[in-house]
Amino acid sequence: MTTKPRVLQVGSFSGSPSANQRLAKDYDVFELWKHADRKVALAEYGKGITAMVTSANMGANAELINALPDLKAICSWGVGYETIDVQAARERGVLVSNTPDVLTDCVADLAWGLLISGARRMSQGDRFVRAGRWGQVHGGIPLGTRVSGKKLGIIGLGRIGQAIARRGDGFDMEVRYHNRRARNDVPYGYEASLVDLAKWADFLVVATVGGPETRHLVNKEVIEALGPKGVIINIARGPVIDEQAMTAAIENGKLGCAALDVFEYEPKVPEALIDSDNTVLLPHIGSASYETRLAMEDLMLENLQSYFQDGKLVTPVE
Ligand code: 8YV
Repeated sequence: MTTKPRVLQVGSFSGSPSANQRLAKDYDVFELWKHADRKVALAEYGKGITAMVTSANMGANAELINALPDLKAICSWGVGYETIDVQAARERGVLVSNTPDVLTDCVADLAWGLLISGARRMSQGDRFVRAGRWGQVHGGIPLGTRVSGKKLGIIGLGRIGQAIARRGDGFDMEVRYHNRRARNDVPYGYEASLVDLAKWADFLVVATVGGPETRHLVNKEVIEALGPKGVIINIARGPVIDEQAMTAAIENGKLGCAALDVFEYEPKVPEALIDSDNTVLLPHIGSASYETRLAMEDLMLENLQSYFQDGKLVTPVE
């Protein structure tokens, strides 16, 4: 009889096709989320656990990392890892992996879906038809904004930002971006000032990492620079935008439209955004296609297997 390696699973992977089952098949899984008192459970069962699986949603803070004296690897499902205390892990010599690349296309596709839906009032039109309010041949809802040929601003030109930018070619758009540093490997214009980028852009897409260094990067000044005709799209992390300032701008007409997949206090969404016809609101589904979620699960499991085989991770977080 072979004994399965022990793995701590922080929460259930309910948004992944088969991650829970595949983990249970190959590992002796300690299901942390089923224990009401984490501290007591970790004190009792934590010893001897060398690997943990989690996600940005479930996180892994310093308290959890330090409650596992034998921990060596944290394998996360998803690309963002701002809720994993990588510093605390590093101090303990614990390796951390995420699942980059496999979700880039789906998240970029969704950004464009939000952009077009917001600009062309597709969600509003859908609500209008469903409510049985379509009473004439044309129209019935306000006119939208043309998409093709417009100016696309991107905040954060990493993998996902670049995939969003590339899709701009198909819409004959000029693309500019704001980043910590200008890149010398892209054909797009760099704006050192985010306010200047917002002033220039018709559409402003947030594609930067989350965490303390980008919190409220998109503030009242940036939102108002985008202006009453501008559309903001967020597929990154809610707290990158000052949600209160954005909500106020939507309410008083200082921002044209907010098309959002992420929110500052998920799953809470401000009432004023729900009540407005100038918003498109999605429940954090950037990576939520069958193919992509399966690929994320595959890569998380590959990392875990690689750790148990030779102590290395396939896609370590730098
Ligand atoms: C996941 C994401 O839905 O990869 C990410 O960073 O935001 C999404 O793919 C998220 O990780 C769920 O916690």
